[in-house]
Amino acid sequence: MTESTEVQPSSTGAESAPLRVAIIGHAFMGVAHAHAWRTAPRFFPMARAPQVTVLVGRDEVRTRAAADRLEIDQIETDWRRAVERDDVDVIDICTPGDTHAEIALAALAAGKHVLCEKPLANSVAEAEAMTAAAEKAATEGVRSFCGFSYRRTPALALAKRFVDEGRLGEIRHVRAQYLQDWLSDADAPLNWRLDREKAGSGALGDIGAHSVDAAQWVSGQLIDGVSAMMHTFVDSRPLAGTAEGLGGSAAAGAERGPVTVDDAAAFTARFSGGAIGVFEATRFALGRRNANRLEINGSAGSVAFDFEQMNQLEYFDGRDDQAAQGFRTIQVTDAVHPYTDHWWPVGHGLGYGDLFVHQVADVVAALETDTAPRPDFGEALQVQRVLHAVESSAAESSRYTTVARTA
Ligand code: SOE
Repeated sequence: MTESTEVQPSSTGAESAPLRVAIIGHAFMGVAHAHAWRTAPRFFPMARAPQVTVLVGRDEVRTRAAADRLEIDQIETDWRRAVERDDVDVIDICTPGDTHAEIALAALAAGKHVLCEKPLANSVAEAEAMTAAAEKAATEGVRSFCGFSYRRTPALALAKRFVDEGRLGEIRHVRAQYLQDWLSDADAPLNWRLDREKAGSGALGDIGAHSVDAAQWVSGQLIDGVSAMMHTFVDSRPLAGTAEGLGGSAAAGAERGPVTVDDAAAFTARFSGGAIGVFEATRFALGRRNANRLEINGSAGSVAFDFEQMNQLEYFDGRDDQAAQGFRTIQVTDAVHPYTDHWWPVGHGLGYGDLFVHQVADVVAALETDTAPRPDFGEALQVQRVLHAVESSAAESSRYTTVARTA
């Protein structure tokens, strides 16, 4: 085992002007990002340590309360004000998908770098407009990133490294499941993630998008075509309750409103390099809290990952002596592994919030070295196209072959 380096705060950040960030949105993702902007320079060296100068939310009282909790001095109640401000370098979009395009386009036009939560948009048309604007802005040195945070999981990054090194050989199977259970209770209240107008789609865009991105990124192949089915198990839910949170259960008899998105999506896929894929996304897998899983089988080896054991990667090396073959569990917490050398000594392990810290570290590094953002809007548009293809395929019910019943 390699001993980790000592934890070092940002070495040079104090002397340089900070990278000033406006976070739009203060619910789950806004908090995750605020935590990350603050924490990243404490562990990852940066020339311009980031500083969140303003938090944006429509409701002044709630935004102020969130800003106080997150130790952000200033608030705005209109994102346009944040985009106009001279003391903001980065617009960090943590709002529901229906606002991503408008905010990102305005921010890019104002010369601000953009970090936008996933999925990039609610439609391919919006994602295309955002990508075109990002490409134009890039000619002036303005950068755009999409927040597919799971790319920053050390174990998934190690899986990608193994694929890139050729350890898996020719990739044949990609198997991705993203299983959550916070909607299993039919009385869990409505929130924006269940509203097609706001979210674009349901399990597909919220969590399936992560699987699509991770599968394409780790395998190094793009999805060329899909065959899909989607389903909504509970078509109305209590209006009372968690405006921001997930899950919960409303009192019996509460007034209900419609669920307008999919609860689950399943699809098969063909990849550009010849692999075939099987995908499943659901928020109804009771007992699976955040089982974001990816398994890839190649001609020379396999990798398997499950976020519920996020510090581990299963690896099978087909070149091992046959008598000793088997999946081995790599504890991806050593200094030789992606990101981990910046953290705790001798492999103490990481958690969900740390992915966002890595995301900030990568965003800042790309800005400081003027290297291409990863993932950029173009890659996120490619994910959007897959989501669209899945919805189109699922809508073509004629492609669904009915099985005859034995009498
Ligand atoms: C809710 O399903 C959610 O918060 C997603 O929106 C996030 O992208 C994922 O990281 C965790 O689950």
